[in-house]
Amino acid sequence: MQHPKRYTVTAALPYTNGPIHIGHLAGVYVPSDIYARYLRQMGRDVAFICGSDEHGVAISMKAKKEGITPQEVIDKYNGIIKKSFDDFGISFDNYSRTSAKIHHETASAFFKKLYDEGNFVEEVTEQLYDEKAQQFLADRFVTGTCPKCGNPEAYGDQCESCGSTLNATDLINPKSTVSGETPVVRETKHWFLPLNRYDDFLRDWILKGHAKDWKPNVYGQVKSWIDGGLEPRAVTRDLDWGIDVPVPGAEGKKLYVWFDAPIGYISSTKEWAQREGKDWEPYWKSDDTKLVHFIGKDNIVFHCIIFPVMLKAEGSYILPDNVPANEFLNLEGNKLSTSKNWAVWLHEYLEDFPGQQDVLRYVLTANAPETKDNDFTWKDFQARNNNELVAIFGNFINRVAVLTHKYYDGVVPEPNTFNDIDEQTLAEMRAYPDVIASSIERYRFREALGELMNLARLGNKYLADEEPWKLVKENPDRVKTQMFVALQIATALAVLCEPFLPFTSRRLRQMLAIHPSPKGVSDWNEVAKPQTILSSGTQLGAAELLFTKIEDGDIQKQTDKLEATKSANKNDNKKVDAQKDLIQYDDFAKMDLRVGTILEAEKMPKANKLLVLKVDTGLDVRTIVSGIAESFSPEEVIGKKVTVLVNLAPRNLRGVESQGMILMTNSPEGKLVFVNPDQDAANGETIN
Ligand code: B3M
Ligand code: ZN
Repeated sequence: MQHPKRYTVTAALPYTNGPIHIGHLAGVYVPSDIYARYLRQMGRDVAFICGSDEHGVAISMKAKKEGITPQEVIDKYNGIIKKSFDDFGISFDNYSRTSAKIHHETASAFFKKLYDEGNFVEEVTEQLYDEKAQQFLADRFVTGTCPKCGNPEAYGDQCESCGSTLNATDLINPKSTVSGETPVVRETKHWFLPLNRYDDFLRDWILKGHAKDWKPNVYGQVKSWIDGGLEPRAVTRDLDWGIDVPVPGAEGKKLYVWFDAPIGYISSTKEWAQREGKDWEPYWKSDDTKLVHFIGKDNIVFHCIIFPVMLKAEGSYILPDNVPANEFLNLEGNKLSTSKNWAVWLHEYLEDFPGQQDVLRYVLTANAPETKDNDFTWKDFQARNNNELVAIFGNFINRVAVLTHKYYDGVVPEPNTFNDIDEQTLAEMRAYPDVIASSIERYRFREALGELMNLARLGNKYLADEEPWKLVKENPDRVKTQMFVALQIATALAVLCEPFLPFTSRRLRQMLAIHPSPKGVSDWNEVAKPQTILSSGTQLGAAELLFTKIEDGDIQKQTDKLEATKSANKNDNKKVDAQKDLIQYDDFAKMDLRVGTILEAEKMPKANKLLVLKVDTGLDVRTIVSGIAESFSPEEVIGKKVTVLVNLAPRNLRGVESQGMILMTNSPEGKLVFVNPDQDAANGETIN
């Protein structure tokens, strides 16, 4: 099948508000690197593009927290992040940053074109405003309960739990993250991208056009948004950090970070093309280019709906051929969290496991959250290193190298006649380039890695069955053929492991004296041809162990570190929120708090955080939806005496009308707990 003339492969631009951890590698950067490296080995024309995402509220909040300027924040973390990517062999063709001039120019021109051609709706709307901090609250400046899934920590623009994009005014119980105050609403003008006008286009392009080739986890999310009804999205903000809105009447307004950031892929491509003396436009505008976005699941709506609508509206761009988003990686059973320091930071990993980047790349690929959230445990890390990399891959290579040096001073022997086993083994080896390629082309990197390990198993089985070490005295000619076959398999591993284990591939190529083919010539397919890939007479490099066993003590050190983090978080949780501003008794008296009992409970379908409760409030039995499903099973809560705010205006949560609120708080471990009246209290009694 004819393949695309060129590929533009993008990896999500990491926010420069902190270092990167194993979740970033597993979700986005290792899979995208595997894909780009494979394409290069196939001799394809690839632009592998990334850069730092340096605008948005996340940066401003970090600056405020660290008492430095946003510019100082992005300069600090842009450097740390770039180094981590370099350290782990993430082979971007260009890594730019959205604070770069070329990006400001590109994003402004993009906005201006859409504006001039009437693609935006200008509207004065009510936005959340923090009277204490004297600022509008957009995006991460405000958190509250997600109206779609009940996540109590949703942001003003998106919920990271269900991936929904939100308007800040949609949040239930919004709280300013600047002052902790409850925001008021104020009018302000913004420019909206009318997604609703692109409903037919998106249905045709995605729901019809990509029903078969987009991953179910991606297609499913996109379908539910489109079916849920697309609304206009504000693409400007009242912020002091970001790219100025380049139109009259927009003083003090900045581009919404999720409008500017995806355009960062384009500006980074332009920067690369300028440096390489290439034309950037074919990589974004030619129909014979395949555009693939690698992202995490919380970025699906931006890459499958909002950015494609922007590209469609602009009119001269191609659309992504695929967006193979991964789900989330958890750590030892808990969600990775930068703020709670619940992470394996890449720079720390390398301090503890120097030179073992490929072990982490291997484990994160073998365990990748490709279709569902997955869990990283240090025990599994140790097991995969010791039982797979050391015992299978490394062991095979070591035996081949040591025996070739021992029998032939490291020179590849001249083979004699191949018997059926030899021919069959070589034929099996020659099938692997296509087998692994087929999985990679369908973004199934776990599967592809598993096939690579099967090639190493083929080598081990051949040596174990043939036992050259037993024959070498009585039948040296036979052993020459056996070692020649084994060396071909070792060479195949050196070539085919490069996308996954680039550091190992380089060391193995040195050991086997095979050098990377010149750029653009495919050595991947050399392995498939019925020819010798490692000629007899070649002098091998020195033999060395590719992998070393990881001892229990090494793992204990890591799990101890996590335990220390856990207890630090518990102490942190003890830190009490600052008292809110004083109120008058009348303010309190407006709230009608009653004793209630939960009579029934059931999970809300497709909303992993919500329970639908039937509560006897003494006044009546009413339905209350509560975001406690991750802390309590329905059975656990039936019969519980609870404190109910009965005069809270009803809210519609995923189609269920919730009439009131159950009061909850947190344990020191950060677990949700009820604010319970005594079990003897009577339903309906007023709580004062
Ligand atoms: N900066 C990643 C995040 O949501 C976001 C990706 C932008 S890709 C254009 O953490
Ligand atoms: Zn949600």
